[in-house]
Amino acid sequence: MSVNKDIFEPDRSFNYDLQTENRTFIEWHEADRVPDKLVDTHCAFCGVQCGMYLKVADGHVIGVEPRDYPHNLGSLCPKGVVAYQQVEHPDRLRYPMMRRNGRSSPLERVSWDEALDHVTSRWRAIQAEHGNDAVAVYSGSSMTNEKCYLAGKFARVGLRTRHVDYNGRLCMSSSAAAYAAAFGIDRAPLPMPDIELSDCIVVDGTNVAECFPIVMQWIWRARDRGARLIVIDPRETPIARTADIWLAVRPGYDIAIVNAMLRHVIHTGRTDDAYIAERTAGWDAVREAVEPYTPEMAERVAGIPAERLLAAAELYARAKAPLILHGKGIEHSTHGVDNCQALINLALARGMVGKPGAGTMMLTGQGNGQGGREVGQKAAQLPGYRHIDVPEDREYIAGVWGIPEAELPGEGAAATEMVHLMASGEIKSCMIMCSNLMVSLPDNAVVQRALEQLEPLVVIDFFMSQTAELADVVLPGTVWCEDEGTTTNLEGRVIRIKSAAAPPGEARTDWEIMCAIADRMGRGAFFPFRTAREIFDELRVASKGGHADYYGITWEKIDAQQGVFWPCPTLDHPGTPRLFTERFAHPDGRARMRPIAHQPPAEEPSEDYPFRLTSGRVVYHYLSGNQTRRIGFLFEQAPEPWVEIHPRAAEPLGIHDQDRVRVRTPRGSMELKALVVPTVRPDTIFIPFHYSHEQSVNQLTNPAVEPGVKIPEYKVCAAAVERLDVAPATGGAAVENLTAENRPAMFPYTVGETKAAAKPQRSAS
Ligand SMILES: Nc1nc2c(c(=O)[nH]1)N[C@H]1C(S)=C(S)[C@@H](COP(=O)(O)OP(=O)(O)OC[C@H]3O[C@@H](n4cnc5c(=O)[nH]c(N)nc54)[C@H](O)[C@@H]3O)O[C@H]1N2
Ligand SMILES: Nc1nc2c(c(=O)[nH]1)N[C@H]1C(S)=C(S)[C@@H](COP(=O)(O)OP(=O)(O)OC[C@H]3O[C@@H](n4cnc5c(=O)[nH]c(N)nc54)[C@H](O)[C@@H]3O)O[C@H]1N2
Ligand code: SF4
Ligand SMILES: [Mo]
Repeated sequence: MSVNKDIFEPDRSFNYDLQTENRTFIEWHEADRVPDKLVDTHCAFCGVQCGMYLKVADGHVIGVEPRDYPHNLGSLCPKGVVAYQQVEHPDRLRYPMMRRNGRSSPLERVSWDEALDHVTSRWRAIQAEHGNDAVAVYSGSSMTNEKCYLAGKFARVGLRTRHVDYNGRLCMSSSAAAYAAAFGIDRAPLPMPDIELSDCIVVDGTNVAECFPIVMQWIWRARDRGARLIVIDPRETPIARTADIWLAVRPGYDIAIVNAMLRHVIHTGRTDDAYIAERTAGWDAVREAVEPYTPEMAERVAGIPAERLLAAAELYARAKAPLILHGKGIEHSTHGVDNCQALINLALARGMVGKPGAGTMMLTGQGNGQGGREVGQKAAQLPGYRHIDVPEDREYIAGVWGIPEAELPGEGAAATEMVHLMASGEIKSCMIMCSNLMVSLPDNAVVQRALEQLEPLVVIDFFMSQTAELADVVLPGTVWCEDEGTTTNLEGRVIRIKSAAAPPGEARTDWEIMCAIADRMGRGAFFPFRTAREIFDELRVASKGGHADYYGITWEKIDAQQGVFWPCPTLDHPGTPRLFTERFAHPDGRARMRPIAHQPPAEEPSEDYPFRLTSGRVVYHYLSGNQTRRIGFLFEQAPEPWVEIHPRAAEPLGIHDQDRVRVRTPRGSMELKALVVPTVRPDTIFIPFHYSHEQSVNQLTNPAVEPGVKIPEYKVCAAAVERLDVAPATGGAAVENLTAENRPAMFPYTVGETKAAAKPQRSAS
């Protein structure tokens, strides 16, 4: 492909590429016809949940169009525009599979009856011998509220086990616990358009431009109105490049910066004393605790220049509506809850929480990361954000479910703890739905050993995942637009997901599968659902009177109002876009402050492991990559992982850009290519986590967890890097070197030939 040197000429190579790309997909979908239907729905991926129309022709989803919704205003990011290509993807799982003769036998096609009979007869036997808790459910937040709600009920009523938890444990548990403790409600206090009202935005530990691209338009609007921007991140992320001040924090040490900012607010007399007195509790201890955090101390601890810190603190202190956005950079930490609380202390001291465009706003990650954590699939939680230990909450939910309160199990293990119970033999079987643990949990080797103990390991997915590869039974599920339901986006806005296509082959929705299994376990009477809407109506009642009250939300109201923000307690209630405007959700109406001191991460660099390894995301892939690595356009942008290393760190190691290197930690090692970039702290290296098998960074990460909420410390561990003098391995071949033989099985068309010539593959059945 020739490069056009004249920048005033349109870049024909680029246009040409787009045309061939389109042709490939048009052939693939046999879709040289116009859509006969536009289905108004939302994206499958992140917590923004952009509005979109799916174009449907003759029952086939053939494309997408942006949909003007209040929070995405007709925009979609690179993942959103190709999400639909999952629907008719040749890799879709179309029928149940099972290993008929134990672990060493192959996964072979079986009927639903054979698969489910096998699973339920094993479960009955296991539970008779070892008790109900020997069977566990590991669920996920990419599912609708209806499915997430049913997952909790399925475990506790269908299987009568206490062990149910979900992948949000790896994601939102730090911020969830901090917001619940400080404010009494775990939800972002503001709708997305409020971001525009801020005059100083602090972005702490989130790569907004790559992870929430559509949130950026609200930040740009604020910037257009003069808002200042401060970014705290060990990497100069795309948004950091546009910031007024970038603080390249040493991974794990944000508290020193945040406390020093609060100290500056206090010392320059910018606290809101009336607000503190009327609306908060705990201030005196916080004021005392931040006193040692001078700019010089912050410099020593967090590795950022004291003058920069002071400049940032001053911008924050004098702003009229400062807003703090935060993400995994501070939450994936053994002190993740403290990190969030430190930010909350800062915002409360300035009297900002509950004001338009100001305060703190966690950026919930998964598509239904908000709904998934309030409808009762968490280990200690019942629907409506009720607590499994509170007698009235138990009574209420037992009543809704029609079981005696005493039959409702107690708190089960957190997702990260389940792994240890599997390894020790306490959990003998697990049903995993909507999670890819072999990529997403830290320390892959330990996870694999744990999963291999299970018999059976049951996985529901619509694509073969690295976790499903280990399963005894694989059940084919449906993609998001093959079912109806609701999700709750990162604002707390409940929205509608609509069905655009029928499931392929014998695939079934997660909720139908759960109902069928419950029936075979003799518990069918509790799972009479014929539609997702019937599940939603039960969820509404189950959530009634809880913190996350959905009772007043109906599917019609969602359509009429373009989403409804919970809490929405009655049918005539409009919903609650802004929280805490008058009072916080604790009985006394006050927010809680708590003194926070910085602590080191669980693992610090040493002579053998001199770097700090951090991990995270890139714009083109989603989570474990099991979905996005199958979409040609996204795969091509980022076909393999890399390690970002600073030139000053690379030079003494003899590492040049694009060299193959080995990265080692006390858990394991992996080989990948180096990206020598000045955008990362010289003591820090970064690897994206969207890749599987020998390309998974979680071979290296530290399984240490936050003691209360058990979220892993994905964002920092000690590591070593060395240059390899070998040719690239097949797994890491660049796109142009891929051939029919070495390309990953999931790749939708053959590269190496021209894309236009390549015939898309279809599966045999
Ligand atoms: N493209 C894309 N978008 C996504 C997702 C995806 O997989 N791909 N996943 C969704 C989900 S589930 C989630 S949870 C969100 C996550 O969204 P983010 O939280 O924005 O994503 P991460 O890349 O995990 O981490 C954010 C940043 O933290 C920085 N960081 C590392 N250590 C530290 C530290 O000690 N302090 C600070 N201040 N920063 C640190 C990293 O350099 C990184 O830039 O994204 C959602 N959106
Ligand atoms: N090193 C490192 N590790 C991390 C992180 C990090 O920053 N660094 N981030 C963590 C975070 S924030 C998160 S959220 C987790 C995510 O980790 P996971 O939840 O394990 O990752 P996903 O790719 O979402 O896995 C979902 C799987 O379920 C399938 N799936 C999707 N939708 C559905 C559905 O509706 N039903 C069913 N049955 N299956 C479905 C997908 O094909 C995929 O195989 O990873 C965590 N792991
Ligand atoms: S920002 Fe999130 S919801 Fe919107 S299109 Fe991108 S991945 Fe989908
Ligand atoms: Mo997440």
